[in-house]
Amino acid sequence: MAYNLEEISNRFQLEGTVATVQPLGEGFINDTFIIRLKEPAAPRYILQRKNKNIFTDIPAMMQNIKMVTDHLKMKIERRGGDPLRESLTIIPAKDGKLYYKTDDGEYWAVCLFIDDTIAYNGADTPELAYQGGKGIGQFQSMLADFQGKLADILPGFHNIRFRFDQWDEAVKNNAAGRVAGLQEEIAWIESRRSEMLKFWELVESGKIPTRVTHNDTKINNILFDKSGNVLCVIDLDTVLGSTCLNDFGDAIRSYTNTGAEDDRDLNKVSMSMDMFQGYTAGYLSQTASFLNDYEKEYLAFSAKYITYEQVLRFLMDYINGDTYYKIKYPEHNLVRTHAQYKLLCSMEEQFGAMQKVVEQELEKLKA
Ligand code: ADP
Ligand code: GN1
Ligand code: MG
Repeated sequence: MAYNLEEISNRFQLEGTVATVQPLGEGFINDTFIIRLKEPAAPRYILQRKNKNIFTDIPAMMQNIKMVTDHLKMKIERRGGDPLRESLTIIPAKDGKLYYKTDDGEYWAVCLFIDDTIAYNGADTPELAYQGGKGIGQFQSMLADFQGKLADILPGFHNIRFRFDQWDEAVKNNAAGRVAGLQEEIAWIESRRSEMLKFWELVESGKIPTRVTHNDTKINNILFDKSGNVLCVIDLDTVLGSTCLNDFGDAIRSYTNTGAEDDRDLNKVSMSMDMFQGYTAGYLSQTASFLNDYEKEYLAFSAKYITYEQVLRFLMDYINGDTYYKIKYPEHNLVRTHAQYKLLCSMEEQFGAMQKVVEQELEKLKA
């Protein structure tokens, strides 16, 4: 369906008249555009069509984002920061709602575009990884005293028990008729099932606590300034009560990969210990004071957990006939599966060293 993006943009409380609306970014979930106004001094905005196949209660999701950004802005102001650049700013529709719904039932939302920033698709220096870790650490730390009640808009998002239920269904249904050709890949999932469930039991028992977390911490969901300092955590659609380890693990999956998430050349894919060290140091500099002993002990494991979960999610989407992630070519989800599996194997090989880095960084902070 072709949308009149200008008309949709005009439904929001913008500070001027819309000049252009153009596509932006590399997200896999929403459709993202940048709105430019005719007035040269006016701000720019992000317009998104939120993915209603994935987010089944978009009004509740937008309310979550509003509560969380209000809280972050209060914290940022208190520390003398710039709340318009260091946090997302939701722009309501003219009727006061946090979204606009087109007649076909699609949901649209607008936030301020944050100027003079870079969204990277990979980290190539430990300093950048340090800044990313610091950014997510600060984000979690600023939300540690958040008192509001967040709607659970994505039940079971990083819950591997829930993912296995989906997985078992997918393999049984074999919707795209691809299962027979995927025996090797399916065995990658099955051989690690009990190890992953054992970890998740620590969350279920409360030993690893639930906190307000981001849940989608890949590197292009954080904006850096032009000097390489972390500025703002974006893509807040998935902010939920979950474990801090999911944010750490997902970030490690993204920052440490020496190749692309969907690299066809598996020789390029591995986990970089330098990036791991950088990210871990930045993250712990903000969070070591409040993480409990279980969280610290399982920090390195969480990278394997989330990477494994990502292998499962890409493969499951391939089995289901590519219904979840945006794909650029028919085998894309299978290519992603192989690349993420290679990354997982690299983490498994270096796991002892990863644990040592966590211990060393914790020791440094004690000194
Ligand atoms: P998706 O859920 O599809 O990943 P995102 O919210 O991450 O969508 O947006 C996609 C991309 O758009 C981001 O990776 C970033 O490059 C850019 N972007 C999103 N919001 C902003 C913003 N407020 N300011 C600047 N760039 C943004
Ligand atoms: C999606 O929205 P985006 O592109 O930042 C996905 C993440 C995956 C990631 C893999 C809501 O992130 O969970 O880890 O792709 N987001 C959702 O790149 O499913
Ligand atoms: Mg994103």
